[in-house]
Amino acid sequence: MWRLELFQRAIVRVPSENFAAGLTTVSLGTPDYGRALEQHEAYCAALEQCGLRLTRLEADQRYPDSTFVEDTAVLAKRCAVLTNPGAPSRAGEVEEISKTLAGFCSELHSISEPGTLDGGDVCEAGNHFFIGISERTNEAGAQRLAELLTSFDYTASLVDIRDVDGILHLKSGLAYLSDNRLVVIEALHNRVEFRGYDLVRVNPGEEYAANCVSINGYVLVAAGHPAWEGKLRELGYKTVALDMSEFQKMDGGLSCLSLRF
Ligand code: CIR
Repeated sequence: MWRLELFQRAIVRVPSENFAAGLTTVSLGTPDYGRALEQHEAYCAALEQCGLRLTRLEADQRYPDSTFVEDTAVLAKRCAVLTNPGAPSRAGEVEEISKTLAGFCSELHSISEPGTLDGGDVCEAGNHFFIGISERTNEAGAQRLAELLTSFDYTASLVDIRDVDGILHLKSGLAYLSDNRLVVIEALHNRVEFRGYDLVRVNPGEEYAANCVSINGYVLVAAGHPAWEGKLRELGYKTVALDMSEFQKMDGGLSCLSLRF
């Protein structure tokens, strides 16, 4: 039932003390640093519970958003791509992550100007990749990633989310579980791009929990969304609920806290 190739590793970065100085579009208050550290620790423990070996990077004060490592790279089984984040304040994070990835990947591709791309806009669904065009990822960046992935025998399609309110990245409203099954928020469920998939819809009010992460038979899910977690369990998934309140205040979801491969 599950993805045949298991994930083995993940890269995470501890939130920096000035984490609250990062970018956000939501008005949920200032995150508490101590709680953020605790939540990050619990997240790391959950990844280990899923069987992943972690590379834990030190906090980097130069980049308050750098705990959201997912935005800096796209890691597929057959290729690795460094991104060019759409927010100028995050550009330097890529060089930092490239040093770590160089230890794992023999070849690193990149997205470069005029293209911009955030990893949070890239949803892997087996051998297919959905690439969001958003406030962060532009058409040139999305097209370049699609070309790269295609050259490695993947398929890719672009999903323009610029008219969808309330989501920063494509994966804020979309996730791939397994077995041709996609999690979608209401605002995305009619999109032609997702025809042919089994769509599991997240109820209005629980949209934040659409950003769940399927790893080696487990699904990590944001705590506090009981209907959604119940639905996942009914579908046969083993869920691990994680408190994400402090990251949500900074527009971050579960997937953005790690690079999994
Ligand atoms: C940002 O605005 O870039 C960060 N505060 C949040 C990034 C979240 N990343 C993600 O969902 N992949």
